[in-house]
Amino acid sequence: MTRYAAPGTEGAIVTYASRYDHWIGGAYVPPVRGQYFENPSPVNGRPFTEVARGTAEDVELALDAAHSAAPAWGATPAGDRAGVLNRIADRMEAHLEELAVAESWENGKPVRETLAADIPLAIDHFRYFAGVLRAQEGSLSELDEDTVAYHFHEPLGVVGQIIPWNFPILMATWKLAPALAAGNAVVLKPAEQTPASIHFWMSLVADLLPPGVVNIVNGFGEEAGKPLASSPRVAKIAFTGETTTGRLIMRYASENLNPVTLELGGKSPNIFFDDVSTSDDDFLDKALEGFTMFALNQGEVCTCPSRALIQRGHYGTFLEAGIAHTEKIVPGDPLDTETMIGAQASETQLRKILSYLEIGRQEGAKVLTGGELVEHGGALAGGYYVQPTVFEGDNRMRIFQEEIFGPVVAVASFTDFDDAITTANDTLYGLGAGVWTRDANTAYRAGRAIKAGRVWTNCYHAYPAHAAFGGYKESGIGRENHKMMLEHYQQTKNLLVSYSPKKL
Ligand code: TXE
Repeated sequence: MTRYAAPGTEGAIVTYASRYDHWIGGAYVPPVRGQYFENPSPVNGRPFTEVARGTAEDVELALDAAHSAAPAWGATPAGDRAGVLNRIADRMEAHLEELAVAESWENGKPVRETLAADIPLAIDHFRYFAGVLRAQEGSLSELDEDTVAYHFHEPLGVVGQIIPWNFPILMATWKLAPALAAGNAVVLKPAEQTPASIHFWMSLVADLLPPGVVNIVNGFGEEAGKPLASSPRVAKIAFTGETTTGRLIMRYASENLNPVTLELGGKSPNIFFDDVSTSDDDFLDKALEGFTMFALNQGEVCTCPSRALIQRGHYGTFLEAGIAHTEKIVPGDPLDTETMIGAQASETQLRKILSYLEIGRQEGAKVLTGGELVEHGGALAGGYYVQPTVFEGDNRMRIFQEEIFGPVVAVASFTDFDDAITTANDTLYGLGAGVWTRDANTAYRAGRAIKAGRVWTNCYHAYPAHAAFGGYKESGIGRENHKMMLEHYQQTKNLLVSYSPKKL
C-alpha cells in the first residue's frame, strides 16, 4: 500500500507550477488579455494552480506557430517521426509514477487506475502509432500497361483538438499520437477542469518535439474552444465531450467544410444472460466485476455501463451479488493505492450526479445501495465524493435514458434475447455495450444486433490501441484508436500517370 503525498506538500513526487500560460511554439506564452482562472483539485476542492484564460487572439498565435511548424514536420521521414513518438513513450515510462499522481490529483481518480491503466495505455498509444506509421504503405493501381494511379498519404496540415476532463492525459494521447504520426501539427485545447496535467506531461516531453508541432491553448469552451473549432486555419477538428457540444462543433466546422471526429455521450447497456449464474464460479465472479464497472473512474466514462439488464431467471440472485460486490468498492483518498473510487472531477459534475440521484427517486426508481453524497474529513474535506449507487427501475425513466456520468447504474430485467436487444437499443446513444454469456451463439448474435460501436463480450472497459473505438447514433462520428485512425488525419493524393509514348 502506498499513499502519495499531495503535490506541493512535503514528500510529494509531483510539483505543479503555480501558474500555467499557453504552450505555443515551444515556449510558455502569457494570454493576450492577461486573464487567468483558478484550477481546484477535486480531492479537496482547493485551487492548486492558475491557468491562462485563452481567447481567439491566443488561438491565432497558436495557429501561427502550428502553421510554421507543419511543413517541416510533415516532411520529416516516417522513421524519424516514429522515433519521436517512441521517445515520448520512453520518457513517459520513465516518469510513470509522477504522471499517474499528477493525473489523479487534478482529476480525482484513484492512483491505482492511473498507475495501471491511464498512463500505461497512453504510453502504449504512442508506441502503437509509431509502429503503425512505419508500416503504412501507399498503393498503386495498374490502369493499363502504360498507365498507373499512385495513392499517397499526405498530412492534413494543422488540426484542432478539443478534449474532456475524464481522462486528461489519455484523451490527449488518443488524439495527439495519430495526428502527429500522420505528420500534422496540432493546436490542442484541454478541458478547463483539467489543463494542468496536460502541461505537466508537456513539461516532461517538450524537448523531444520540434517547436510548434504541439501547441496548447487553455481556456473555456466558448472563449477558446469555439474560435479553434470555427477557424478556417485548421483542416480538421477532433472533439470529445457532450453530445450537445458535439453538435455545435459540427456546425462551426461545417462553415469551413472541415471534417470532424466526434466522441460523444453514451448510455451503455450491460447485458447478463441467465447462464452467467449457472456457469462456473470464476466466470460468475468475472461477470460481477463487470457489473461493478459502472463505478470505474467514478462513472465518468463515456462507455460507463450505466444500464444493467439482467435476465429474469437469475435476476434476484445476480443483483443481490452485484450489490454485495458494489459495497466492497473502497472509497477514499485518490492518492492512496488501496482506494477504488475517488472524487468526481468537478463540483459541477458532482452537483449533476446528485441531481440525477434525486430525479431517479422522484420518478419512482428504488435505491438498492448508495445514493448519497460522501463527506470525507481531514485532507479530503471539501472534495467531490459520492457513493456508488444501484437503482432499480424501468428503461423509460430518465436515469436510464440520460447520461449521468457518475457512479450510478440503473438496473432492469429482461425476458429473452429479443427483449434484451430491444431494451439495449432503446436509447439515443450507441457507444458501448457489454454482453455476458457462455453461449457463443447468443454472444455473437447479441454483439451484432446491438447498435453500438464497441460491444465487449465477457469483458468490459478494455481499451487497447489496436481496437477501433467510436459511436453509433448520437454517440459520435468517426473512430479513434486502431491503425485506421492514421488515415483520418491524412489526405489521399492520387497521381494518375501515363507512361505511354502514344498521343492522347
Ligand atoms: O462537456 P463539454 P462538459 C458529458 C458528460 C458530462 C457532460 C458535460 O455527460 O456530464 O458532457 O461535461 C469544450 N466550442 N461528457 O460540460 O462542454 C470544453 O471546454 C468548443 C462526455 O465538460 O462538451 C471541453 O474542453 N469547445 C464526455 C470540452 O469541450 C467547447 C467527456 C468538453 O466539454 C464548447 C466529457 C464550444 N462551444 C463530458 N463548449 C465523453 N464523451 O467522454 C465546450 N467546449
